[in-house]
Amino acid sequence: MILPLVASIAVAGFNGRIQAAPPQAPPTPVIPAESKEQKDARMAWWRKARFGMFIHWGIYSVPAGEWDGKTNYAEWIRESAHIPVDTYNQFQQKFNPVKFDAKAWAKMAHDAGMRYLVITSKHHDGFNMFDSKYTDFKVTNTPFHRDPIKELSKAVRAEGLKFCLYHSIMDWHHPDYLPRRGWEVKDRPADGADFSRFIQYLRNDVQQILTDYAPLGVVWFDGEWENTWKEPYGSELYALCRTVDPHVIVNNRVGHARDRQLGDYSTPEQTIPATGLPGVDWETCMTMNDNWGYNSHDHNYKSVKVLIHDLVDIASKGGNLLLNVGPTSEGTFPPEAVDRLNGIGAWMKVNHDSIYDTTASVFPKLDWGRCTVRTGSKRSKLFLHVFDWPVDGKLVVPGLKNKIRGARVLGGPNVVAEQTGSGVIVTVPMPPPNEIDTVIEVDVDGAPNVSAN
Ligand code: FHN
Repeated sequence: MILPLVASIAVAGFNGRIQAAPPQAPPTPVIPAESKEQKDARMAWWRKARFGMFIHWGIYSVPAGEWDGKTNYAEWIRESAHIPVDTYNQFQQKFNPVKFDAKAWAKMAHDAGMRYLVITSKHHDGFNMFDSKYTDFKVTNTPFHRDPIKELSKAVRAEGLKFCLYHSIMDWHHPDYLPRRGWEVKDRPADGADFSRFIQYLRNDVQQILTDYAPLGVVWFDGEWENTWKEPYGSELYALCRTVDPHVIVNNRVGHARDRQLGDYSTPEQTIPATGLPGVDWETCMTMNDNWGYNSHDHNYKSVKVLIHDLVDIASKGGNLLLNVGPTSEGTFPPEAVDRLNGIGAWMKVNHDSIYDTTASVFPKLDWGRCTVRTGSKRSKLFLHVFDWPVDGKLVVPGLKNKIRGARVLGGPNVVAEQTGSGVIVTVPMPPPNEIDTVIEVDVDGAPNVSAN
């Protein structure tokens, strides 16, 4: 049982009457001690999942990227278009996503092969997309009146996925958040702002999402880079999360400037580290088009082929892919996003075993594609992701030394894999069953053994 953060203790006054003592400073949470085995157990589901859905949804979807004749905005529109806070707040009373269907969203994530879903409970604009007890700038104070985060949490869990929340530290609305945006200081001075009061608001909100929307798989912090957010605040916030829910995972954007390795995993953004991040849990977050939040003019979506290759490339380097959707103000996914999710899902339906619960490739480089691995004590599986099919029907796997137990096309026929001593040659069917990525599962004795030369 966690005491309320602002514990006020009633004490007998000098005249014997009970008087409420002034609120005491909340106790500073301490990061719980954790062994490697305990952390491995806590991270296990996330490491196996490999693939999640990111959702950036808020009142910024009302202008849909357009302001004052320009059309290249999205979730940063208040900052980028210099919209005064009172003008921006008008979107709260225009937000009414009447087509929102939590079960449909959850099913699309599930059918795409995603194993967790991270949605914005609050982005930098400060708008709470859940029924916060600590602000009126929230979704239940809109014509929608409902709590989409609550509805989605139930639907996502019903589909067997982990439900997770993105929560921004940076807050362009709360009167105590500092610094103010440079362009608005004159009209929105910082006089009277108390950053410690903001920290308490942030901690209260975070404690609420961890209790009223429990169990969260991940708390995905962001907006941690401004100089007011000091490392100790991040340590305390991380400790709060892990104290309220010892099982929750927290990303590395809880501490200042995300490179201090505070938090449980690294979060490269819109990029795939060339050699992964060996020895570190990591997740690339990525948009399908050019924006996180909805922009009605942005139709520059990556192809299904590119998105599948990104997922496979990331998994072959030992990482997770968190792939973003920016829903409309009506509560729908853009049609291009639905198309991409369907395309990825069709491939995952056949090939999911080569993604879930796999680890990084054992080869330095493969000219024709990628490799993911599931290592067993007596036998292992190598999943050969063939992007470029051999024109002669002979796939060369350089340096693989293991005794071959068998080989097959995932979702297709068995194939012959011959150990040559300097590598393995797999005789593959022509043409390739899947032009984007045909996966060949090679079962070998023992742990994978690959010679350097
Ligand atoms: O500023 C945000 C941005 O709007 C978006 O939420 C991305 C997603 O990871 N994070 C920040 C930029 O690093």
